[in-house]
Amino acid sequence: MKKVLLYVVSFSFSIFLSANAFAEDPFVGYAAGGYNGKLLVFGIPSLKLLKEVPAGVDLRGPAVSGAKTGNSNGSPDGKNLYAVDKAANKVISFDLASSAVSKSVDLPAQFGPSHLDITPDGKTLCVAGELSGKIAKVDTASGKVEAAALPKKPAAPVYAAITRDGKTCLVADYINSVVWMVTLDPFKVGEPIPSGGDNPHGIATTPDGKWALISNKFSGNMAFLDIAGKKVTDKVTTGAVPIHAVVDSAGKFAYQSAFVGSVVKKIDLATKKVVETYPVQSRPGHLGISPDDKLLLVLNKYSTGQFEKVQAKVGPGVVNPTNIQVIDLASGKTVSHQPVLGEPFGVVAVAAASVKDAGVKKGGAAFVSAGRELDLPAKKGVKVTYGPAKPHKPGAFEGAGGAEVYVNAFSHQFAPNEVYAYAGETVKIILQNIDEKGNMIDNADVVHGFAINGYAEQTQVLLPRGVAATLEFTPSKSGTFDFYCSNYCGAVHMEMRGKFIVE
Ligand SMILES: [Cu+2]
Repeated sequence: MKKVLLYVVSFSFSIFLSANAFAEDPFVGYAAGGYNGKLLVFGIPSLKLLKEVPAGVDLRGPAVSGAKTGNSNGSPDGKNLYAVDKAANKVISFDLASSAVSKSVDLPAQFGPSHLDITPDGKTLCVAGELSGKIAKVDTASGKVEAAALPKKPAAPVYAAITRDGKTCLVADYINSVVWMVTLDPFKVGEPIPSGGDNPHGIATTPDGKWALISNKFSGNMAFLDIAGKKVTDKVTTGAVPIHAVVDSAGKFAYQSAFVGSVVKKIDLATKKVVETYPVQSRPGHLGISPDDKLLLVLNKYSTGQFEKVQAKVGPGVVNPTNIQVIDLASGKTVSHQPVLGEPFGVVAVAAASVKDAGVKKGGAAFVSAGRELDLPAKKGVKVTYGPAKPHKPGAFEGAGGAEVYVNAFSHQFAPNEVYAYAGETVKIILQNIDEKGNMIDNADVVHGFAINGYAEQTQVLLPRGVAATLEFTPSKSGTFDFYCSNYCGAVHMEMRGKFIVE
């Protein structure tokens, strides 16, 4: 009898929660959707999808004016959100009153932007050009772009974080394991500072303006860069393959994701010690924190089989293992955990009361419903077909209708990593995920992607385990273009790159 009563009580409690969850969501999250090219707007903690706004091909960011948390310093206006498109070389602005795209600014050709940040006054963006080794400064009002190449070649500026005084853009370069200090006014690349470890990725700043916290992927640490002193003074050993960190609004604690460790570490910033470990499911990348510092958003790359029934699928492979987990920081308990669309790349959480778009205040649905189709951007001038991967020698061959290039995608390379084509002549690129056949990695959640920078309208496909994607198109412009894996697939995913050479 006791047992039955307990069951009834907990059952009605959960009904109450689900009926009221999103009506009472205190926060709204904005995420750049990565490979699906969408801005994703959702309730927190319910994780109900409120809006999806198609905006490009490979959307990264976001940076929001007016947000106090996330990877943005924010400004008081709360009017705009910015993201970059890595394949299309654009900065895209969204008007938060309607959540619609309001402006699109072209970056230099082949810039390959991977991240951006915004000054506290909302006037300036700093954009990291991972593929080109360049940095750009963008004036948000006029759209004026200034770009500068990093003085070291090659360089991979993967992440940008603007200091809290708005004067300097700190840029993580994973090839050279340094942080570049770029002054914004005048716009000038300064000296490189050793990052305190190998392969730096995310950078978070503390509210007092003193520290930049660097996640050094291959050193398993969080390095404390003294911004005024221009050097790393402390290193804290954290988890395996740390990628990103967020800092609470009081500057007391930082939270850092460890991709391989599948944990989030809580670091006390006064004592510079790890004080708590939160296991997550699994392979976390970006993090977000609610404005009241109570909820942590963990953007996981793998789902460890939890959401198989609702995952969108193509061919024999799983397509969408990404998920978001919301952790109540006081109890350490997971309050919400849902599979999501795309590969959410960065998230900013704002108070729901501050959101002006009435369309994102109510309703919402599950991010992914059973039977949902593959979520990829619309294409132009290309024929795309999917099927099972079949053993085939990689390289270029003469097919019935012209050149056929077989490219193997595996953890974590493309082979060949140079693909040749002629402008005006049709080329067929057959991309095959051979992780399973090649005994590369024993995890069905490893999904590769493929996009050619500069050929954004023709590319952006997903390559789940055992899947082949065939792209047939006619290159219109000659030159050397970077192609890259467009879905985070492992610790050296960023390095999974190649060249598309059109003569
Ligand atoms: Cu990959």
